[in-house]
Amino acid sequence: MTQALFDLGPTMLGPGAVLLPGFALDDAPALLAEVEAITAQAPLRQMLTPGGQTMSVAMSNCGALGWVSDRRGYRYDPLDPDSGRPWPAMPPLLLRLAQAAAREAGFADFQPDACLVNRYRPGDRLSLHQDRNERDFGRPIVSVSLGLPAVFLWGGLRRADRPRRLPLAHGDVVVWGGPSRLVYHGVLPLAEGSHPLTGAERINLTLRRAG
Ligand code: MD6
Ligand code: FE
Repeated sequence: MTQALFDLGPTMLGPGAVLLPGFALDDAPALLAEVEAITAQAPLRQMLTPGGQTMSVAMSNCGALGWVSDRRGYRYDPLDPDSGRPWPAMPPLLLRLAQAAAREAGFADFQPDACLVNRYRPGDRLSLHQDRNERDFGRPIVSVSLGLPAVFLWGGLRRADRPRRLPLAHGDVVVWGGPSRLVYHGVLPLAEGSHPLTGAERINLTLRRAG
């Protein structure tokens, strides 16, 4: 089924936003091995929102900067607050994949310095939000989905805009920039299931130029 979607090729989601079905399919096993290595050094953890709520999604990072949340707010930090050490380096495979996907979507010379690793288990969700902790909204975000499928909520530039429901499967890549860069988005609670490569988990890798 994923192969059939891949045959459809890129799908425009909006101005500057493109879904590349199956773009990461061939690299998925190697990417998951990289995620294992990253999370062995910087373990997945459930962060606190500034309001003091524990997020259901567990997160880690690789690259020069990592996205963190706590009672002080959301920000990018060169150090893992749990260990005081730098985040693990960005794997070259992941960097190359993100650059190739960005190029496919018309963004040449994407130089990500941050990759957020999100782990969802059944029931975990991400409420509607904008990504606005990066320095320059002129640069795109590349998002790689691995493991269990999810329903992505793709809204508008205002929180009240009713979101579309977009299925994201193993190997799908979304590139998102330009006029769509500040679109509200989220993830519905992950459905139960089992994937041959991840078991009952979805892994999302979101690469940005943060600094
Ligand atoms: C996720 N992704 O797919 C969460 N943000 O698990 C995001 O929040 C996201 O996929 C900005 C751009 C692309 C994304
Ligand atoms: Fe986001």
